[in-house]
Amino acid sequence: MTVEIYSASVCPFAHRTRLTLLEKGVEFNLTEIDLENKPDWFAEVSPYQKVPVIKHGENRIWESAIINEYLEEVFPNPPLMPQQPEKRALARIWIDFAETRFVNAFYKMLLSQDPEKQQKWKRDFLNHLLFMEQEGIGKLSGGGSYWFGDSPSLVDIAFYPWFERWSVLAHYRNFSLPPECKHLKQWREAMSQRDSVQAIANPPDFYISQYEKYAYNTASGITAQEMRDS
Ligand SMILES: N[C@@H](CCC(=O)N[C@@H](CS)C(=O)NCC(=O)O)C(=O)O
Repeated sequence: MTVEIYSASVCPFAHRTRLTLLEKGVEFNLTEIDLENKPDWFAEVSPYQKVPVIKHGENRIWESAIINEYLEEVFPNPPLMPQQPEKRALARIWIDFAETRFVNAFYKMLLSQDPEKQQKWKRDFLNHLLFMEQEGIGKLSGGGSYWFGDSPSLVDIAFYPWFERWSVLAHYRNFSLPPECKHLKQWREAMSQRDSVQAIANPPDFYISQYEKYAYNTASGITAQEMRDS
């Protein structure tokens, strides 16, 4: 049964799902959605009117982190979650961290126009990176290239799309990965070399132009609105 995915190449959340499908070698059909001009039928497909959404037989799943866990359960090989319960719990903690803290600070730093607020979100984002370096990959990778060692997991996939979009932070907010983040730097390099990542990678300029409306806070989509208000 082929997976149907509704996606947008600019979207980091959809990027997570595409990477999971590619890592698992799952057959899929992709429908690209123009988020600036969503087709009328999209409201029927996507309850939140966002990408990604997948359809798999009778099942329709949305929310990238949940989709990825669904894919892990339905297509268990190669596994993208550790086997031991305590490590699985840690994986979920880090996926939640990506969701609630890391991603949030990324968007807030970009959407804020007030220099003081930008500074506040830069500090928050920096602290998140240092925490990921020290408590996350630095402790858990055991010398391997990925979060849990020698092979990638849903944690690596939960974070990577924002690292591919780093040119946006560098260009609009003059923000670079701090030198203390040595593990994260090596990890970013290892991830960028994976076949799955290379198969769908976009160049830095693509993201710089696509995120201009976020950086000047003129984006009118649902996601920008929610990030602005929360
Ligand atoms: N929490 C959702 C977020 C998905 C999301 O925000 N997608 C954006 C694109 S990156 C979207 O489709 N936004 C619709 C809009 O802005 O109108 C997930 O993890 O799937």
